[in-house]
Formats: sequence, structure tokens, C-alpha cells
Amino acid sequence: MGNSKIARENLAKEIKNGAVIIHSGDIVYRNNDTWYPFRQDSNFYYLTEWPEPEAHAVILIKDSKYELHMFVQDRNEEMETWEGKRLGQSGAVEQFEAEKAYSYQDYRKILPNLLSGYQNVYCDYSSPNFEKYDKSLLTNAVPYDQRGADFSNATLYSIQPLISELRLIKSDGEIQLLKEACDITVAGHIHAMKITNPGSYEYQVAAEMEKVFYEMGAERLGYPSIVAGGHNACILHYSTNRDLLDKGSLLLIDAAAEFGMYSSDVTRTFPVSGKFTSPQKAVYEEVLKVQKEGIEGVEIGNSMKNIHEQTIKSLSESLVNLGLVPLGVDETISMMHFFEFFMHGTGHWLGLDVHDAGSNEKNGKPRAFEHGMVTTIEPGIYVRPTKSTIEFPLLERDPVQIRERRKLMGMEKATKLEKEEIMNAKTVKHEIPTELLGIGVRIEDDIVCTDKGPVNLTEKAPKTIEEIEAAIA
Ligand SMILES: [Mn+2]
Repeated sequence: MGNSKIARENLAKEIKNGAVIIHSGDIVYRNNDTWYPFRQDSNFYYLTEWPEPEAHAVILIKDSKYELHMFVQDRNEEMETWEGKRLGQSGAVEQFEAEKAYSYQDYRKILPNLLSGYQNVYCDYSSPNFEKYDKSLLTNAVPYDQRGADFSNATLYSIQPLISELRLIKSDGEIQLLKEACDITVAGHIHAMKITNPGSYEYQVAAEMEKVFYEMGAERLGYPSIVAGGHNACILHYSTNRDLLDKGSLLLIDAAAEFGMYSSDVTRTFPVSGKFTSPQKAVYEEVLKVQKEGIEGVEIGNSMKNIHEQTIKSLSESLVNLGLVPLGVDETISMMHFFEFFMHGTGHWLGLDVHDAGSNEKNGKPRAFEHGMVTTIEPGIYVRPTKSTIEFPLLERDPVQIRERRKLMGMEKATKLEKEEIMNAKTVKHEIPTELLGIGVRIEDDIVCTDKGPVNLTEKAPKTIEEIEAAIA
């Protein structure tokens, strides 16, 4: 239980004096007595590694030293016959380093005593259990008496920003788990490339790939697999995976394994029949160039904002080269014409969650990369099959200003105004080269920022045109 121990130690150093209350995830019912597979809440797992539902943890911190108190399900022979073994209070103490463990049922009764004397109490307001338990409990736990001698000086804080900061920097143990998740994921992608044939269904490829994930020890997928043949690649979160794969088309697979609760996140795009056509090659080479630049940007002190801006710049050059936009590189950027073909971010944090905890800004400034941060780099170009002619508005648009205005005016009013501005702007009509219609390419790797430079955890997944065609053959 080394990873959560390090996390608790780091948390104790931050808080110095105070009490932290966090809750496990809940079982979610699908219907009647059938439930969705349980997965522990990521924050709870981060600080405890406890795998069961119906648990609370209270971390008491004095002078930066902590004690872990846990409320867990009781052992129960009958329930365990139906639902599986429970660790019980003894498990919490012996295997999970709890100072003391209590019955889950006794939370309301015991919490007030645990919290007495603590002035700073950290809660997870986002948890449904905050409403269910803590909101009312805290009145008793940190009471004040109108007629008594003293008021409570206790203050409530949100634990979210603190945990989120900690989760941004991965320990060596966490990196090790991510590496395993990435190795498994790479093996699955390579297998998918080998077994894909014209005439296969997307779900067949998904099943073969996921089999590799599970055989190699993955507990579950990091997220629903996107196995998107041909035009489906232009649907960003496509996951129905029911279509037949055509001979001349590309297959975009965005899929990953979760191992030890840590998720990988990899996208590869390859030709179903083994050889890229020249229009496919043209788009692919542009995305690949931009993606490699992005990876090199994962350097200490640089920021995702910089990488994204560089990506937009390079990608806009690509769009001009490919004849997808009507004007030059400068206009493609300033009028946001690139957005027609690249409408998502360049990357996101990766860890316990595929879109992991951690903000992109710190103190109002773009967050600088530090040793131990892990991010994806995933540019793409999507040429929608249905838009053979596009009317591009001739309107300067600054994403920073747009964001500021949305904050000031509120989302609804601001987007309405944006639409009006675009509607009222003059436009330039542009024919999309027919041979590019319906081509969607994304390439995504998982990168650790280290003091020795970026480390690509998924570099073994074939990526250049030569590597991919060789892997399929
Ligand atoms: Mn991703």
C-alpha cells in the first residue's frame, strides 16, 4: 500500500493540522439486483487504496503527522457468499495501515469524537455522501452553542483542490503502474493492427484488442473503446462500434487498458487493408509531424497552453498544405478556420482517471510542467464527409477573448452572440478536396515529463507509415 501512504504523507505536509473526510464510491444499480461493475472513487483510492464500496476515511493530521481512521463494511458470511469476500475492520488495520477501523454503520456515532479539537476540516463537497452524511454530521461534530461559553472555531474547506494538486505529480510507484497500463495497451493496439481485415466489424476488432488487455492483467478498460472505421473517425466519441470495415478506409482506434487503477490513453489510425492511399498518407503525415512536435514540448517549465498554440500553428500550416482552408496560415489561426478540422484540446492529464485530476492553470497563469506530470499529446485532423463545401466566416476570433466573454456574459448569452457574429460575418466559400472527404486521423501517446526530458510511455505502438504498414503485413 505504498502509493497511498506516500499520498497521505504528502497531504499531511500540505495540511499540517486538520481533519480530512473522504468517501468511497457507491454501487450503481443498472436494474433490479444487477449493478454496474464497481470501481472505487479515484480520490478515495488515491488516499487509501481501499477497494470496497461503503467506506469512509477520516485522516487526522497533527503537526504534519497523520492517522488514518476507516469505516468499512463488516465481515458477513451470508453477504460474502453472495457478493464476495470483504476485508473487514481487521483488513483495514492489518493490510491498509489504518490506525483504527470501525463499522461502516457507526460513522454517524463516532465521527463527532474523531473531529473534536480539529479546527480545519476538509470535505469533498462533490461527493453525494457529503449531502447524505457530512452536511448534517458536521453540525454535531464541530458544534457551537449559542448559550455556551464558546463558539467552534472550526472552518470547512474543500479537499478537491488539494488532492487534485497532489494527483498531478505522480510518484515512482504510480509511474510504474502507468507504464504497465501503457505496455498492455500497446500490445492490444499492435494486435488490432494485425487482425483487422476488410469485412471485419468494428466490434470484432474491439473484442480481439480488449482480449489482449484482459489477458495481460487489465482489470477494465480506461474508457469505452473507440473503434471507428472510415467516416466514423470524424465522430470524436464514437463508441457504438457496429459498422463493417471497408477495404480502402482507415480505422481509428482510441482505446486503452486500466491496470492497478491507472489508465493509459492511446490512439492509432491505420489502413484497414494494410496500405495507406496517397490522400490518407498526406493527412496522416501532417498529423504525425504535429504530434511529434507536441511530444517534444513536454519539457519542464513549458505549458500545455504553449503546446496547444504550437499545435494550432503547425496544424494550420498543414491545413493550408492540404488545401482544406481558403486563406493563409495567419488567417486560418486568427479566424479559427482550423477549428473546422481540429476541435479538441491537444492533451490532458493522465493517471487514475483517463482525464485526470489537475487544473491547467495555477494562480491564473498557465501551469508549467514539472517532473512527474503525465499528459497525452493527441492532435488530429477530421474532414467531415458531409461538408464538401464550407463557408468560412471572415471574422477575427481570439479564443482567449471568447473565453473571457463567456465568463463575463455567461455561456448562453455569449454563445448566442458568437453565433450572431458568425452569421453576420462575410464568408468565403471553399471546396474541400474530394479525395480528403471523410478522412479522420488522430495520433495519441502518453508522455511523462521528467527532468531528463519527455518520456513516451507508448512509443512502441507503431506510428510512422512504414512501422504501421510493417505491423499490419
Ligand atoms: Mn485522450
